[in-house]
Amino acid sequence: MTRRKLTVRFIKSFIKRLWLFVCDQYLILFFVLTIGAKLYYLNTFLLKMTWPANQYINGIIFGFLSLAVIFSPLYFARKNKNWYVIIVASIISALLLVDTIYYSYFEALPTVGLISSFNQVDDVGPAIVGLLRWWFVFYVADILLAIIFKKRIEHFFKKQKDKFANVKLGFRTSCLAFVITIVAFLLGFLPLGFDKLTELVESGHDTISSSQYYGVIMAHAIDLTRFIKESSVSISPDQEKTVIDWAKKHRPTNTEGPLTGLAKGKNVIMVQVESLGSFVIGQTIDGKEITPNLNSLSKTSRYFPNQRFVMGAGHTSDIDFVANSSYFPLTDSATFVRFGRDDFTGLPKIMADNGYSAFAYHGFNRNFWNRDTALKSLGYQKFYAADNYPKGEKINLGLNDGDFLSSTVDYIKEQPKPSLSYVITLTSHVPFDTSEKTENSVVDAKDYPYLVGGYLENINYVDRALGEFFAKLKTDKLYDDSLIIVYGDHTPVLPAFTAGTIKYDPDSVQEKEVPLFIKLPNEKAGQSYPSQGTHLDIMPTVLDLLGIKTTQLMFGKSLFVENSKQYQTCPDQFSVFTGLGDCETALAAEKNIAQQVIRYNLFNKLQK
Ligand code: GP9
Ligand code: MN
Repeated sequence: MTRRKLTVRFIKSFIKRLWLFVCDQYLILFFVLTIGAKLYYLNTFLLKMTWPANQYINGIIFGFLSLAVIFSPLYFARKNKNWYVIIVASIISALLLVDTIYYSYFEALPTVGLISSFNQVDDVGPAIVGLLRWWFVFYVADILLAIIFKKRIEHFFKKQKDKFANVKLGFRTSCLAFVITIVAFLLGFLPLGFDKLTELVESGHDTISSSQYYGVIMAHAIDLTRFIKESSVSISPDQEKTVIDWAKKHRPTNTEGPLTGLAKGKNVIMVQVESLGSFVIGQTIDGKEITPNLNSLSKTSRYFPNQRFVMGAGHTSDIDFVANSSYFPLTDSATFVRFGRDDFTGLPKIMADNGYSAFAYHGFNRNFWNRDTALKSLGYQKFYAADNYPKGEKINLGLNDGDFLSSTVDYIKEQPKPSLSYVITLTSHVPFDTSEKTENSVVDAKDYPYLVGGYLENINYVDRALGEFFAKLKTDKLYDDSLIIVYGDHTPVLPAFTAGTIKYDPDSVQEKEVPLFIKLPNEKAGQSYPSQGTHLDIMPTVLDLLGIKTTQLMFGKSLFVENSKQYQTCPDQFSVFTGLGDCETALAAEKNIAQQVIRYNLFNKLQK
């Protein structure tokens, strides 16, 4: 027989076997396609955020791959096979329907951790009916079709198989299909590498972010893995006692300083500005100021031009945590995500104990960085997220700061007084896109390299939005008499550049410095405090200005209480407890205590 004839015979036999395989596994293949389409819809339209497109594609591919893996054990089933397949398909579709309904209310995917706190969603029950949409029938249409036409389809494929009665596909074919499925699934990890998966499990990301990388099903698997890992950690009674004794020994002494109690009983507005680095403050381009409003704030407030931000693995959410709790964040995982249900101690809780209302405001997804849960754990009674704000133009990640800050003043006005308002801005976030709103006469993004121009244009826009925010606060009589704190969360990641009077070098200290402005009630003249403090000091400083005493463990100190014997100043402007050895040893000891308190949720025990 010629080689050509052999090849033709081989191809024919391969196609015959492939068709016979389809005749065996048609229902599984059908559901991988139809449920895969549901996952595609979820990843691409419903849960979409502004991540780079390649993350969507990865998530979509993993949608199909993870389905194939779930169904793959059923390749081997013989008796009642189609009923098993329909049951599995129904369970997955029901889960996706729950995800969709949950998302339309909470803008997040449900997590395993929620099962233990069903009581928190009591009030949602009646709202569920209002969340149902007619198009949800598509979630079950494929299953209904499979049940209605089950007999007829089975008959059709049986006849097809009978045509090739001489060829039998047995256990070995199922094994081969199983192995191919698993290998394809593993190959799916190659583009992002296994490191990304480990990072998602270990460091913690909200479920939506995980779904953008690995699809919704894997996002649930990652969440489950993390939950099991967390539930299995524990601390010995001896270790626990050591931490508690340490904390007792280092309780704040509440030493008074020159400004102690100066803002007693006043409203507090804390504005955390996305990616605001110190290097833009006071700078000009062609003689025009880039941040005119913050520049004038620097002259009428206590201005710390070189604050150091303290960040772990949770990026901005760590800044939320550090500024509000005066605790070091975890370095191996996002504290908010992995331990967002802890009984954190912090500024909002203490202020609430002193008669304040404590509300947080941010124009983005409620559950990004698990904020909805974690801010509550810190003591914020209400969190206004994107779902509370009127829809407006989206710039970069979320609602533009102009609309966001304008509505925020209206909400702050309504907040019961005295009030603590924690405001997190967003526009100046990577990729620093520009829009008609950000256009201005100072910076034209096109004149500078990618990211640099966008950043400068964004930060000028944010400064303008802050100027309008201050003006509206003044109109509403909320400015002069309040304690207003403004600070950058962290610096932006940018290459070295020169623009106007800015000479930015990311390898220099500029990369570590963010500005902090503390405007005291009714203060008109300012004062500058160069090279002092970190974000750990924000909470103790606010408490000092309000004259509120606490015994709560804090790793920072009031920026206005100098020469306290309780602290020594260390490199990178950390104030570290005295008596713990040299700076390096002392810092390591403090971080170790902080991470044990967070990991084993010892906050309440330290209070006793
Ligand atoms: C999103 C904002 C930015 O809510 O806080 O987060 P980041 O990406 O900087 O961590
Ligand atoms: Mn940030």
